[in-house]
Amino acid sequence: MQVQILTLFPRLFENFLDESIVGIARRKGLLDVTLHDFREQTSDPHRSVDDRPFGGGPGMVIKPEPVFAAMESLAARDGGFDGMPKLLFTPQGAPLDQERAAWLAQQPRWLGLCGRYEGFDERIHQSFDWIEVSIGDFVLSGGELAAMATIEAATRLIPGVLGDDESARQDSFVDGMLDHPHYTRPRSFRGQEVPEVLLSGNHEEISAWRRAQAEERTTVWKALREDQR
Ligand code: 6GU
Repeated sequence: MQVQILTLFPRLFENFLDESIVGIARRKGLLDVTLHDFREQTSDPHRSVDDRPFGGGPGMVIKPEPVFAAMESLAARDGGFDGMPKLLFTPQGAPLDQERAAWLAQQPRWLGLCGRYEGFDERIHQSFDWIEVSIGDFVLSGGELAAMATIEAATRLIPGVLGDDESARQDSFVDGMLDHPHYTRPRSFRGQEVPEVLLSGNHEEISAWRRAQAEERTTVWKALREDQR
């Protein structure tokens, strides 16, 4: 999976890209992330990427020129965007979910644009055929954390990234279900015991218990979701 990220803060990605599963995937050659600082596309003395909103109001708006210049230079370099998904990280986007992450994991390459400040000039939204993505109903100062969340969610679904491909398939949200509880040693910890069935060695009973637990959690989670509406 080759990912191009357009951002004003490439250094935010540094440790993220080196550690844990994402770092392993990169070292295995299964993930390649290129960061493009679109401030480099400015030519004015102040290197400004944002400006005050027409009509007044607080905050600054990302200017179209540096974004268009960065996109056009990428398209020219890679022989166009043919079929390549282009994600725009914005709180107004569609919520990122496991299905979208799995779809991205299957794409040979995709691109993500991270905003900052009050938002993008509307002409950026209207161009490039974006898939607008949000990671939840709250406001971040920029799309970088959303881009990292998206990269991580997709990366762990690339075949060969996790040591055990089963573990991604059994995760929460696969088939719309939450995962069952997990226990490790010690059997007894501060008065809390590991459920007896998990120590039984009876694989059928263990599977049935896990399924029932996952179903119960999913039911509770769905009810909570409904309450929040
Ligand atoms: Cl993608 N961007 C920003 N700025 N805020 C967010 C978000 C994205 N997703 C949730 N909040």
